[in-house]
Amino acid sequence: MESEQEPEQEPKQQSSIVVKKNHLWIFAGAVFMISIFALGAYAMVANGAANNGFAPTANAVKNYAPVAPVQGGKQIIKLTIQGGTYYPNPVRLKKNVPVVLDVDMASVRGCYRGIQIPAFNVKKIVSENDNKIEFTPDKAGTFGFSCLMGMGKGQIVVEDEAGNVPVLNTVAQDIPKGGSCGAGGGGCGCGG
Ligand SMILES: [Cu+2]
Repeated sequence: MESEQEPEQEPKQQSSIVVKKNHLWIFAGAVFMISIFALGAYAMVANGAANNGFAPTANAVKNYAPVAPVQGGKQIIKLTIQGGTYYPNPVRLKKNVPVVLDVDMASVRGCYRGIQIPAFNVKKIVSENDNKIEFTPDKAGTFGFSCLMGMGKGQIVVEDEAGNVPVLNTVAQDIPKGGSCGAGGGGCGCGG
């Protein structure tokens, strides 16, 4: 019995080395896949946080959001992107005062330049030559907006003449479900 088993050990050791090499590749592949998955999950969580993490109340908005400076009767907002979210977040506005979103071409890139604000019928792709979006917020409340794919997101809080902000919780339905921008799992990085 012993003499029969001895010769079998050599090939077994060799094959175990081969298996170890294969394990390395499987391990590397697994690490790669897990990293991709983690990145995708992080992007989704970060996006969700940007959308839902801040539920504005009148007081929170007063303490938190910067007031839009008014120049020539218009509220001027320098709109940038920070961490995949339009900023300031929220954009704080006064009802019935015309708004100019002065989109920062340095930080707002790629598909982020296509901006839709459904609550105020705004849909525009800004460019170096035309980086301003003008509208008048004719109703008070909290409103979501996004890039045209619905990935890069922001919030607008409009306070009424008395300085109150009815929290209408319209953010979720204002923003269309993510399209091609989210399909790759990389968020809104396209062209950025
Ligand atoms: Cu996008």
